[in-house]
Amino acid sequence: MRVVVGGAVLREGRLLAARRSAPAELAGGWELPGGKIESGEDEPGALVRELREELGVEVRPLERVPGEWPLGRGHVLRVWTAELLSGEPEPLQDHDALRWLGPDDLGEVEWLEQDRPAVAFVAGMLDGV
Ligand code: 9L3
Ligand code: MG
Repeated sequence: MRVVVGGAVLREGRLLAARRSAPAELAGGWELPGGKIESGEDEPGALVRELREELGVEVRPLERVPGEWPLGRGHVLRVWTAELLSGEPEPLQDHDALRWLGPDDLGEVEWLEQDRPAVAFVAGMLDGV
């Protein structure tokens, strides 16, 4: 099983959502940005690298969202909450739009099916961050 780690980046009561531009079958869907763990990495380390590459930011992973969700082809999605340490996210790679969503806005974007349970869990945390 290969792990894909997604980041629930939280700031001032809002969650960062990223719209995928690739691959074609996922383009237009919104996700918690991240990607596959590479050999030798742990989950937080992979998330830090992925968000640096994809968004140009430095983050600190905080905690695992309970659960994991199958992605098909031997991959599983795990999600960590994270805080921004520096930089302003930009869609540098694999995304063409970003949004910071508050608790009332989370339903405004078409989340990838696989990300929905984690988004629902994190929704309950937004009042506290
Ligand atoms: N995926 C699903 N939800 C996410 C992420 C980061 C990734 N929050 C799926 C999309 C791809 C696979 O995992 O099929 C690998 O992701 P990536 O490395 O292309 O970002
Ligand atoms: Mg990715």
